Amino acid sequence: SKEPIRVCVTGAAGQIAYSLLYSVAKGDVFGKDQPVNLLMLDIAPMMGVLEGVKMELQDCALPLLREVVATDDPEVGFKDCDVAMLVGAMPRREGMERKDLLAANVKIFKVQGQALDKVAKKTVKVVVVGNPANTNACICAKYAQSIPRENFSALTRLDQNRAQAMVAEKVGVPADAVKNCIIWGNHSSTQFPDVQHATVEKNNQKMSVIEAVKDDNWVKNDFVKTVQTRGAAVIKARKLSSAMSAAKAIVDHVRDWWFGTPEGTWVSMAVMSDGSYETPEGLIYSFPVTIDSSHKYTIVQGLTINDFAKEKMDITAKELQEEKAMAMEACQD
Ligand code: NAX
Repeated sequence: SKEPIRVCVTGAAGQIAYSLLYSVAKGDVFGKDQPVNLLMLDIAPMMGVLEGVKMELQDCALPLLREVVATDDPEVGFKDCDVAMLVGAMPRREGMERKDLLAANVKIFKVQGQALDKVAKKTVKVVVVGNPANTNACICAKYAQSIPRENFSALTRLDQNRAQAMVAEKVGVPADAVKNCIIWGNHSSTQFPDVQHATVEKNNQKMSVIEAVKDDNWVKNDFVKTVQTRGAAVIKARKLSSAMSAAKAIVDHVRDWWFGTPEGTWVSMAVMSDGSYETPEGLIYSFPVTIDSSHKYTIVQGLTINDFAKEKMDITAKELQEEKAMAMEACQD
């Protein structure tokens, strides 16, 4: 049988991790024949809670789960790891400015980048979930120079899933009948959810989403706005941020990165911009990508970008540039 792979989850005592750890441990991400060692990282005050999570994981009696490590030391958590899911971050407290939160969180990702650089496998695949996710991933990559930049990503799959489900509901088909919705840019309210190139299958007929929806106003306004603000809507209703759906999106993101995307399908991942679609290089920007069977992604090229889309893509790029500038400054002190 296969050797276990080493998977680190940070923020392991938090609410997203509570769903995510179970999915990883039961084979939803790396397959039903791939044993896993789980490395759970959180901060010192959470070690008691984390012991409880560890007990529960053991009590699930999962056949694929081997070693379970609970630690507050990044160099222990990232030791020889193959995949790192960076979920942990400081939550926004009342009265806290967006800028203060950004400063506090990017420093966490500087430290974690340095630790990954030192102890993780050079092939480690990193997905950043903790907010501001794109900018945190950018800082993490910057402080892990010995690891290729292509190995760092941030999660926009939850936004993609939200978009896909919303279109499916509108057209009246199951979620998997909708393909190739795109999230461009930042995982924030400036993101641009784009269905211009998406397709839907209805009554055994494949057509473009634009054709199926027949409602340009919805596509350009309601749809975009609802996807952009869905996170806030969940917080308002649940008094807690998205957790089940966030964990499911992380599973989708890493599974597709690990195994590849099906022919003709692309997925959205925030990755290092290479200047594609005139986005500034060096930002972690969400693009449509295809992934091959050796964990290598390629940004989908040649999509037509109309003026409406271009304007939206620029707004989110500008926000990312501002965040990056603030983050670089915060990392100096
Ligand atoms: P919780 O507050 O429930 O859990 C966060 C955990 O991270 C806590 O246990 C905390 O102790 C831990 N933590 C804090 N600093 C740490 C550090 N330096 N090292 C390791 N662990 C640390 O939050 P949860 O609901 O699980 O959300 C986690 C993060 O995901 C938040 O930043 C949230 O904003 C972000 N989200 C990102 C999404 C995305 O699509 N990119 C969607 C869901 C979610 O809102």
